[in-house]
Amino acid sequence: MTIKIYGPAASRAARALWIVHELGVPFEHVAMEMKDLKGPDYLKINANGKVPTLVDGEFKLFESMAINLYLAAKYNKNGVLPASLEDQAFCHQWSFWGMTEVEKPLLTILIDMFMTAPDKRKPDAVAEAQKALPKPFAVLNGALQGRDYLLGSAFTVADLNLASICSWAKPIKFDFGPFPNTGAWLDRCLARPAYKAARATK
Ligand SMILES: N[C@@H](CCC(=O)N[C@@H](CS)C(=O)NCC(=O)O)C(=O)O
Repeated sequence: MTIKIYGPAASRAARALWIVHELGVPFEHVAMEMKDLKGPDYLKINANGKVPTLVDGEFKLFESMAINLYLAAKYNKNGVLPASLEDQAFCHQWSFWGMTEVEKPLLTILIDMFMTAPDKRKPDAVAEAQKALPKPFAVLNGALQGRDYLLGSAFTVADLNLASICSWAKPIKFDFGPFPNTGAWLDRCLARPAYKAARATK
């Protein structure tokens, strides 16, 4: 049965779209309108009324990172899910870390810049978010010293999940000058054909 990914490409559903392209898994994309997320039909699929949701037969899953770790494990291709338990743990580590250390400040700035009326903008919250970002990006910069990807020379779901979060640094034009390894790694990940294919999805 074909898996279904719910959520517009211009949402966190882009993360799941990226990995299905990476893995070459056949999928159906149910783009959804944001206004329909609180409707009774969709709430039966995801009681949060948020996207993305993955439906794989009878199995339903929410949370973008969990969806991608599941898909990587189920349809692994080219080592996207690494073999050892320790390396798989690193994939979880970087996914949780991205969500807890990086996503919120990036989203605060992104929403303020592109989705907030000028009179409703919150410069203090943006300044705080800008202040929060150098610390995790410095940690990432150190982790990437001497290696192309988080686990070494091969691209894995750790890179995909974390880069999908960090991709929000692009529209806000975050300056990676002080963090060259982080900037180069992000560019390397976002240059992948599967990411571009996901971005091209309506
Ligand atoms: N932690 C969740 C966040 C899901 C989320 O907030 N998605 C947004 C779109 S990017 C959404 O559905 N927003 C609609 C709403 O909050 O009503 C994940 O990573 O999947």
